Amino acid sequence: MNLNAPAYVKNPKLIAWVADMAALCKPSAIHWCDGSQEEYDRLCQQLVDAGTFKKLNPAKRPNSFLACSDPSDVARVEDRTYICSEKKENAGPTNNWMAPAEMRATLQPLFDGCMQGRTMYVVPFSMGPLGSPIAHVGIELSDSAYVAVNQRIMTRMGKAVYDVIGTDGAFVPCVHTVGAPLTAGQADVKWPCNKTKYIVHYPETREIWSYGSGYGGNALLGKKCFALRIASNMGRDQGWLAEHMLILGVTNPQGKKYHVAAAFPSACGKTNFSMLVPPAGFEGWKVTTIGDDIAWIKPSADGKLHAINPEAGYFGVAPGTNFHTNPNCMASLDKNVIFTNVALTDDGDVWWEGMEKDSGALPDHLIDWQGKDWTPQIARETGAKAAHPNARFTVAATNNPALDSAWDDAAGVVIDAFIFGGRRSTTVPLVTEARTWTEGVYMAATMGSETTAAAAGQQGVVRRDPFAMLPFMGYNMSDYFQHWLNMGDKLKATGAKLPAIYCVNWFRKGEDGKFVWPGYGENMRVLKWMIDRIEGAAKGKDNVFGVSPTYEEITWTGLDFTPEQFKTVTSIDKAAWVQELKLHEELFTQLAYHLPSEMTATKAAIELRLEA
Ligand code: SAT
Ligand code: MN
Repeated sequence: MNLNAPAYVKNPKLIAWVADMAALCKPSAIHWCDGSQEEYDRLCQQLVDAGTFKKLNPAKRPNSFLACSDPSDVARVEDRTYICSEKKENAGPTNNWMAPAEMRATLQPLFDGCMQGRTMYVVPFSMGPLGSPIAHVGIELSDSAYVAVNQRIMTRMGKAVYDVIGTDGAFVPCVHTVGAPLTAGQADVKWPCNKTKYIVHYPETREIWSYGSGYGGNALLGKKCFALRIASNMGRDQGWLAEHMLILGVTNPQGKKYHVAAAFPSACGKTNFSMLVPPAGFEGWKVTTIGDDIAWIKPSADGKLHAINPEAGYFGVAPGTNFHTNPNCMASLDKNVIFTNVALTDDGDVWWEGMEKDSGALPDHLIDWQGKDWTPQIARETGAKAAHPNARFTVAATNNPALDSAWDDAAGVVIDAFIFGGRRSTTVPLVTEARTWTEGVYMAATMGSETTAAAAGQQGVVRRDPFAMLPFMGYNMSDYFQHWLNMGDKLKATGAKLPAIYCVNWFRKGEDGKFVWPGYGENMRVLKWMIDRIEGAAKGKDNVFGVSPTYEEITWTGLDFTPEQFKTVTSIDKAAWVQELKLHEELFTQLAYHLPSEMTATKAAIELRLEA
């Protein structure tokens, strides 16, 4: 087949790879994406014509679209995600593994002819500012125009990437197919996908192969597949960190600016935290977004950690987003958005659960994400959700009114603190500071969280989610703990002050089953305490596993929060912690291979303090 590679593609290895993949996948055409607005508009129109996209009312939501997926293809598929390292030990006990040769033999017949009747899009993208020393480049081959247009928002996508690759530059090859070839004359469906799904990573050869899904992280391969699973391998080999972290800037009224990177599991309010609006009582404070999901962090020679957001857009959870929980996000969504699996209003706009808090009422009628009629009565009677709980928006970072001026800075921003947060109804207090780097690594390693709709499967079960990386770790988890410990040693050796490490939990519930901490903008109060700690302005008090704030150390202006309520969210229940440490023990047993001795030693020290 004629490749028709544009003249500006000058990398023979890249061209040969595209030719090989075209020979395997047998698309009916190849389209080399240039990343232009004209191309984006054309592909969106094509998706409208195919019925995949619905154009929203331009008076309400200019240049925006709604896609509704197949009901079987609505989230990441963790049980179909594989790390195919040569050795099983290197994938570790938390990952699905298959020997690369066996996986290649499994995928070969699936990919053979998988793009028949479809166009193969060649999508060049940079994770991170083009040419930044922290950035890396990938090429995604996909038979989904939905993927191509989403990638233009989520990454720096377009022909300038070929200048970075040049004639012999490296790139991560990513192959994606929805796994739904079309025979001659066969009509397409709105959301092609396949019951069989494989999300496959070969860490040694840095390749990604994705089969059967068109949704989110299964298909937009720059995100979890590249920026976390493959990049974690690059980071280990090259001495940097690829983390499931938002990055925010926080500026105090005196104009001093700090940068914080925070890890939370998927769908736990990371986007909200990264766009936080300081509440009443915090006049003069400013929070700005560098990234909402992923951070790539490199140490410099002087022992500082420089972080970039490898992405260029947000693929955030829509339900629950409103002007109370995230006004900056709502403002970001006013134009140029791709929505997936939200509901459609009668006037051609979008709606999701949570928006009634802004308007004060439920809409009378909607078309739900599955194309069915929805009314408040139907919802009451059947519990039907208008939007899928994992419904998403795709929007450019540049739409965000709180975007940090350094968000696109090739050198990144210097990190002052790390935050690790799980979703726990009990046990884990609002905020605790680690006394040492090792204690911080222990906190992150033993994080637990109740599962959310971001992944297919049961929701609300507590599982250990070390560093919020459980579904995104590209190698053996214990080796990753070691990598963090090594990073601490390396930073200490320069004499630099290490970033502080905090563990937070916004999700403690009271006896009535309701959240006690108001969360959202009010999290600023916790953020300020952290900064006070960094500045030496808050003493805190020691608890069994770190340092926590006293009631008096938190700024309460503008919020009614009693010492009793504070106690409910900060108390450490010894019996619960004895149980909790048993779960840490279970995790450590699972991760015994290469588990750093610092982890068991830290646990023993906590146990001693608990007994005392
Ligand atoms: O993996 S996705 O990007 O689809 C969603 C998530 O886990 O945050
Ligand atoms: Mn995420």
